[in-house]
Amino acid sequence: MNILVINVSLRPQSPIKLFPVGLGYIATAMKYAGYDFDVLDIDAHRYSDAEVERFIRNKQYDVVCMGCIVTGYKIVKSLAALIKEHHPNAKIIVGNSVATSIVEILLTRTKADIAVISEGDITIVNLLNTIANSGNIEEVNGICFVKDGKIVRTPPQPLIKGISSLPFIDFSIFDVEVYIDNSKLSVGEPLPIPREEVRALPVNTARGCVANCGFCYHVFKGTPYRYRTPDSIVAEVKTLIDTYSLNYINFWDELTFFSRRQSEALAQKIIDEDVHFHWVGSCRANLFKDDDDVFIMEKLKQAGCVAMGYSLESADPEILKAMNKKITTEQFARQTELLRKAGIPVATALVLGYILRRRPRPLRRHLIAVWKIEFILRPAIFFLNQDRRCTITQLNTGLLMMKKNT
Ligand code: B12
Ligand code: SF4
Repeated sequence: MNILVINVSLRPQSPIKLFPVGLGYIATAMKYAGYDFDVLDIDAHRYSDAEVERFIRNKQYDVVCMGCIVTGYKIVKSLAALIKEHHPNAKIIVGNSVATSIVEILLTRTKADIAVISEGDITIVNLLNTIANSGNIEEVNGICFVKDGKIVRTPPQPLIKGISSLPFIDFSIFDVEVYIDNSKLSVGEPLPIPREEVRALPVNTARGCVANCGFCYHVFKGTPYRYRTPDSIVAEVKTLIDTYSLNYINFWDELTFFSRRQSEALAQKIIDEDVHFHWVGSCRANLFKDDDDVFIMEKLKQAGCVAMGYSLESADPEILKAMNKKITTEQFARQTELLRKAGIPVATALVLGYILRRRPRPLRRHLIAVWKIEFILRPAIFFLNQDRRCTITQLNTGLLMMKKNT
């Protein structure tokens, strides 16, 4: 069975190349299950449409797998059409939020054949095994497909309980040096080492989140928060440092730290194991409350933390309530102050244009909120802004999926 895995390019004009963590887990699961496959990494190499077409045309494929966030819908749609043009019998499998959040649109308006819903590590292997053995895909949990003009949704695939037992991502499946070399462009200020020297890769430490903010969508939405043990995280970091001479790790997950105990345990493990690397992680704005917590933050800093990401989203209490954020501006301010005491800069984000009672809050109100944060709190970095001279007045905008009541 000839299989192709495609990593799409969401922002072909951007100089930044971000390793696809979710697809990395999928490709690793496939490799561990004994499948051989080709990889077409459009993002790493920024292949032109002609190059992509040549690659796809060159070999007969039976199965093509791809997946990305929902904003990549248009790209997935045109790739699926191209694949079917050259390989009409190939099964096109799509995962991630472009599949999970808009499954009906994906399956009825594109040439995708099968959508993998939510966590894909086990489902992809079950699905490939079934296709390879000409079995009935209706027996595979966690997928959707069209049969006789109707969408069939199989029972959900149970979530992996102990995510610490998952194999580490096999970065060598992709052209990993491209991503490591490019990582210097994407790490935020302040930099612990000269930008040119940065060698970073991501490590995923958790899946899901303890909160349920109204505007936030991800494929683990509504599932229990799961996090890896410090042993497992540090073992992966050590392997990556040894293999690729890294000096920086991005903890890329929804929520790295949900409790003070969990934060302290990871910091302690890094210190005890004497692993030296710089890292960034995420938490919520109500994790640290007291002066007594500063010692944990100092431990995090000692363990290499260069910035902590958490968002207030809005400084307007009414909007925060409508968002179900369950965070107050006071908590945000207090935590920011404590982290500053410990010498850890804060990376934060705002949501502008949230609609309240079916009417958008005047943009002026949002901007006042921004100014309030700028003047009172002065977060050191603005999340996702890769500009070296970044200040909070330089906003990096992104697209949010439109959702009812948001
Ligand atoms: C780390 C992260 C980033 C990183 C790196 C992104 C990257 N390229 O990996 C940074 C900070 C740079 C980033 C940037 C952005 N991000 Co981001 N990010 C995340 C975060 C927190 C974790 C992603 C992750 O690695 N998860 C861990 C892996 C294991 O989960 P996963 O990716 O979902 O993969 C699983 C399944 O989806 C499925 N799957 C995935 N791919 C495939 C493929 C196949 C074939 C199959 C079968 C299954 C499958 O199986 C995987 C394993 O179980 C998510 C939140 C989240 N929980 O996903 C947001 C998230 C994906 N980002 C989001 C957004 C909006 C963005 C930006 C557009 C923000 C902006 N304003 O610029 C940019 C886009 C940049 C880009 N080009 O990708 C949204 C997407 C919203 C949506 N509805 O789709 C999310 C969900 C956050 C949110 N709730 O708003 N992001
Ligand atoms: S805390 Fe962050 S990741 Fe968690 S639900 Fe809210 S916005 Fe999403």
